[in-house]
Amino acid sequence: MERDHLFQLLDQFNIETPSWGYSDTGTRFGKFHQAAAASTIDEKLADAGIVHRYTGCCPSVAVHVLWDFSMGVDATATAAVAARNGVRIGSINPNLFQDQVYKFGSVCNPDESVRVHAHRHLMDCIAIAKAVKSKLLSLWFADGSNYPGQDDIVERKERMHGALRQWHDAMPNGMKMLVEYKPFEPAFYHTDIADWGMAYVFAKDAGPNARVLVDTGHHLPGQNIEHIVAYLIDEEMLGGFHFNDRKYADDDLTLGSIDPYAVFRIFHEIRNAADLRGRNVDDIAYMIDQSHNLKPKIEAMIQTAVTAQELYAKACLVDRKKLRDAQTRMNIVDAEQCLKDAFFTDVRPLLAEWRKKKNLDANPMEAYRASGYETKVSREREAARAVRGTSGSGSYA
Ligand code: RM4
Ligand code: MN
Ligand code: MN
Repeated sequence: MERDHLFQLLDQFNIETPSWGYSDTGTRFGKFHQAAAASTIDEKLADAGIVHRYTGCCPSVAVHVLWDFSMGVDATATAAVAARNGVRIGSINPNLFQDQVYKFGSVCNPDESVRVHAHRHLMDCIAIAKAVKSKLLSLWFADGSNYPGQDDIVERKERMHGALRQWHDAMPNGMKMLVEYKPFEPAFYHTDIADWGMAYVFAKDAGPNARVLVDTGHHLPGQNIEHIVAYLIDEEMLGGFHFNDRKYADDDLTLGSIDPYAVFRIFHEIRNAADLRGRNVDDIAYMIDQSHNLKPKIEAMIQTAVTAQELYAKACLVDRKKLRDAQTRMNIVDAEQCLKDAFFTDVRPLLAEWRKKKNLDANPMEAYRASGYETKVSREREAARAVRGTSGSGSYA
């Protein structure tokens, strides 16, 4: 592949970082505070700006409405803070799981008043999206049940359909709805959108501007995620990703930390769709959904963005002509070797060159560490928290 073409593909490969990845989060057993953790949306946006400054590939930030916007705060002011930090607000993530009323679900809840509560929140989210000029409404539901017989599964399905149709129609032109699935947690008997097939049906039924969101951590063991990705692109139903890696379940570990080859194979299917079939893959939203409790947050985010770029670049390098030829000959060994050759290519020098061309430091992690940002904000944020009388943020994010 021509270097210029690869660089062009890298220019287009943007990754959205999540606001909740910069604040103190925890496991259900507890939270470990970090002095440098962001507590306010302004601090989260400042950190996201830093990640973009050193990586050059993270220009937008996903926000979680309940965690990042307070009642009465002008959302356009938040968009302006983002702009001051060199980033913009990306996907809008409603929170349909934290309020006490959601104990038995949000839109699938048998109690109509709860469904109305969820609906109002969604309308607020769409208003925020309009105000900050975001084009993506990213939906994840904690809805489900924990015991056999707890609720009627099909009635819940109908309630979900109704809500998604209504919200789809409330979106302004140009806005897209992403429907995320997850096989379990916090509901463990059944989840109302348990897998990509259900997400597909719900999205398709909602209307032309709904797509499926693949969170790489939301699959049962053994699932072939690249198959899902290839299938959804071919059906023009892939909306985007939530990147993370997993060992057990929804671990939200750093992308590629456990199985980088799996991430490479996902990117390979995306490049196949574009290069062999002329599919439009430009609108796929690449988003990170990771909250780091143990690693320093900004470093973990830089590590993720760099890893994503490396694995994407490797996938771009697959010799697709050779691969097609091997497939035609039904030579499995040669075909597989095409993928391996690309995967084992050291793309780091190429990425260093790409960065230099963009006036970025060749090594984002080293440059960030040398900047002293973490020490500086640790001091400032500890002091600010002491003034406010809070030690680390109180909520999950
Ligand atoms: C879920 C899912 C959603 C995320 C929440 C906090 O497991 O991945 O995308 O917003 O966690
Ligand atoms: Mn997710
Ligand atoms: Mn998750």
